[in-house]
Amino acid sequence: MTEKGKISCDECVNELMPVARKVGFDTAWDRYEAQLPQCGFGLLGVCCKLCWKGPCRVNPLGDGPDRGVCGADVHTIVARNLIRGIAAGAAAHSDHGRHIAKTLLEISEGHAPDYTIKDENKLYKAAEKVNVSVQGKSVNQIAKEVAKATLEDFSRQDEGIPCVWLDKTVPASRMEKLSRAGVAPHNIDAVVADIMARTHVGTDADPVNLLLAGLKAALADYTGMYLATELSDALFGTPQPVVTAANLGVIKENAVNIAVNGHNPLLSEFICDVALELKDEAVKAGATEGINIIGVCCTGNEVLMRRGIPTATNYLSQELPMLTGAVDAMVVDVQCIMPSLGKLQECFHTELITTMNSCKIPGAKHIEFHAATAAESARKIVRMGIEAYKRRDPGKVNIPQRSSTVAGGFSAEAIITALEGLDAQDPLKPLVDNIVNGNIQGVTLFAGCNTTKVTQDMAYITIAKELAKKNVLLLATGCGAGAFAKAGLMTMEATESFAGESLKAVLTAIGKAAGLSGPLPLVLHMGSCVDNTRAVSLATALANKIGVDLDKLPVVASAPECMSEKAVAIGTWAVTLGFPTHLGVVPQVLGSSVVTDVLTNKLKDITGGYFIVETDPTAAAAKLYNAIKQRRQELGI
Ligand code: MSK
Repeated sequence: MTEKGKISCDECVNELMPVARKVGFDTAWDRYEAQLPQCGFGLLGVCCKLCWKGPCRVNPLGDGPDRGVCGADVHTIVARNLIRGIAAGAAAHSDHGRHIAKTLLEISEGHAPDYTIKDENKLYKAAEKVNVSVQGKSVNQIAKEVAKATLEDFSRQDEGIPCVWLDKTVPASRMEKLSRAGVAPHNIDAVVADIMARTHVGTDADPVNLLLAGLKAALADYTGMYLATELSDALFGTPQPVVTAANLGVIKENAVNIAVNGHNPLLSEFICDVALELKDEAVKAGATEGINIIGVCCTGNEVLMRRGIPTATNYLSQELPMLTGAVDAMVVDVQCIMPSLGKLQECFHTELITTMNSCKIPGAKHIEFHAATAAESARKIVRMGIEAYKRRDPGKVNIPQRSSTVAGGFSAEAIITALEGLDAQDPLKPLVDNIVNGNIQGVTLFAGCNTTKVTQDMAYITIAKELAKKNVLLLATGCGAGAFAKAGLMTMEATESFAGESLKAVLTAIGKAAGLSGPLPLVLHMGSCVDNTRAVSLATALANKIGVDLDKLPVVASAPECMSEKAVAIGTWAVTLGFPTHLGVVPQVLGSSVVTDVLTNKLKDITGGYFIVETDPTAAAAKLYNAIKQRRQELGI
């Protein structure tokens, strides 16, 4: 739902729109306007382009043909389109995970000398999950075995053995349920390939069978995400609470500003290191404040969580940092990077630098990243930023002076460490006790993206404030976390202002016991979108502690601005794991009554989870709260 005439809640957007006009650049919002009205067939998911007899469009209202040329009806078409999206999401996340696992292997074999394993404890935990014994082995040997065991989740041919990173990370009762339903993946890549095969012309036409394959691919997505997060923590450190800032005011006029954009921390970690190393070169070039690294989108979340690097903005407003005229280089890796940046950089002095073979952008310079030469690539990139700084036109600099404080870094481990202040022996007990006694009514995980279809960030903020008032604990990842960070909701002040009395008391007690000067922030930043699995690890720990499956917990998910195929995959695994999951954007499935009914209703009988589609944020908050209340009732609390 768009607030009339308002494209974003982020005032920086409104402030920089005139600059975009001045340089003759159409932003995402302008390009969206130019697309209107969007194709009604596409919005309903009823356009089939799977073969060149088409495109075929079926009118679900019965006005016109009721089948495509091959005979596929609307239910087959909608289901095939949906699960292809899930497969693409799973491919994207798991490719990220594979990249991290392969790097871990390279490190263990001595082929990536720039890296060290920063969190050995996390590596040992990973070893436990993938059944690698650590007894009497060197860190390198353990890393090698963990990497190889992880890569088996991409290559196992025995369909009877589930992916280990799924099997060992959800409650046993959930795993049994998934196996019984035939949706537990054995091999991430095979499951993605299966979707491409079964959706080829003339193959699977049964919408329910197609959707079951979609659930399996969604769990492959979960598996790829989980291993990506855990191994990234082993490599770069498990996030711990850190205070930083968000929004365009983090860009410094007197520094070489280098933005990192995308998702993968493999290179951005080195960019941060090299920025310190090359400070003097920047000062020599006239940048008195040295080199300022700023985050955009989910690479931004990665470096915020582990290093306290400030965030400039989230997905939809990723064109804004360049529009300030003060970003000297933007380095991108993979996913959610707007191709428009290639055009935009022509209006400024900014160097746009792509780094991955799978993600090149016309207009950008490409510096191929390899783990073996990570630091060298990072130096080259940072020096390009310094050179570009010398060409910066001060007349074009226009940095909105807006930023909010952010307390981030709340990995599941960091939350548990904070709880140890209340009960060192049994840190989950205070959380469980406060859920049982109702001081905390439940938990909501905000995940997902930004979209031009609604006022940017508005639904996140509205739903969070509504739920906080009702004493619901709030977690966030990805561009949702970006929205809360910019809006100042990841602060203790926000807890003071917006939390219900009992939630405030609990967050204050935890904060005090953890040695903070006040309560925990209103919304806990759990990381990038790939880190949604951090919330599952917390939920699994809670479920195991209480002795119930995930679909009994008063835990819900919300994706008020979902747009990417990765978000489709995440939403689907959230439902498959048993969580009521809100979508604030109408999914492109309404053309099929069968698919819509399975997703919002019938799935409940199989997984316990279901989708709630609600575009009005206030109504969405009420529905999420009702879902929490219902779970509490069923638990008898
Ligand atoms: S970047 S998938 S827009 S969360 Fe992770 Fe943001 Fe969504 Fe991309």
